[in-house]
Amino acid sequence: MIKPRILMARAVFPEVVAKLEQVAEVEINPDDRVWSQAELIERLQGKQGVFTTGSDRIDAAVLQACPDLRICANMAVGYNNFDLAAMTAAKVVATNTPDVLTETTADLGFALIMATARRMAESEHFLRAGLWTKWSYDMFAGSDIHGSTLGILGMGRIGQAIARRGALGFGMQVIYHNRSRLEPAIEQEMRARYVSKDDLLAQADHLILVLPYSAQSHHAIGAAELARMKPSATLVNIARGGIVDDAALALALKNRTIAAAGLDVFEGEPSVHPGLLEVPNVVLTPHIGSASIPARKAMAHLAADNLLAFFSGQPLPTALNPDPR
Ligand code: 8YV
Repeated sequence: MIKPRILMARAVFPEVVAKLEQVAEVEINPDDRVWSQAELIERLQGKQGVFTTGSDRIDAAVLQACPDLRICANMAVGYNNFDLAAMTAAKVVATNTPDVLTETTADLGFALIMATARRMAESEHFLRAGLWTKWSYDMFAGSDIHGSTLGILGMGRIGQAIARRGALGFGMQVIYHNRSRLEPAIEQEMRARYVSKDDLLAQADHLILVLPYSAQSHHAIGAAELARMKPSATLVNIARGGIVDDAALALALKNRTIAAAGLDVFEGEPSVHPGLLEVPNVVLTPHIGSASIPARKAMAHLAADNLLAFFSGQPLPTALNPDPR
């Protein structure tokens, strides 16, 4: 029997590659370089499957140039690197990795809320720079987490996991805005109250963004939205770059129209807007929301399991579009 041919667009745990090699001919990316679109297309020639990450774009041009391709398995829950409509039209299966990273990403979201409110990065830099010579009454005094109002924009799986941490762990009042309102029983369980986007912006002490990126959510937080927030408020983005207008945010932080921000994702990452690097009141992490070893292993295995299921004629664990088989 002829083995299917799979391309690993980025490096991943060797055990995951080994698992795929049992049933397929696998080409790896030995240097873990982010390939250009032209190189990706070249390497995809004759491949039926591809293992991708958020840095690998599968669009109409790729699909047209790679007629053998039948399945793209993304090692990420977000899939804005896929043109899903074009994939569906080309009868190419798309899969992602939901659930296995929910709690890990919610942990990082909460860590950023706390680090931002309590000015942890700023104060660590101060200490490392040898500037700590005495205690003073307002040194790095920030805002409280417990008992404050937590605003959540986007209330999917990760948003709900953050709501639970806030309401049940820290006694926060949780308000949220989402495309669709949650069932009353779920709202009750996490003690979350649905509000308009305007009220969310105006009332949150800590606002966290957990919505998917799309043309509709592009710059969902721009200058106008930042201006509606309290001057004492903090903003955390663990969703996707492009949801926040980073230039507008850098200005708001510089002018202190909001108190601070915590950012794990950036417009045009891995580049970071220079204005964000200049201001002290921001905590910056390099897109590590799902970066615990257990979560990353589970994500890689789930992406691989989708490929294995496809090539062995089994139902797909986490398909994003109709299965044309
Ligand atoms: C990934 C993510 O690390 O799952 C997602 O949507 O953003 C992260 O967990 C990243 O996209 C790499 O694929």
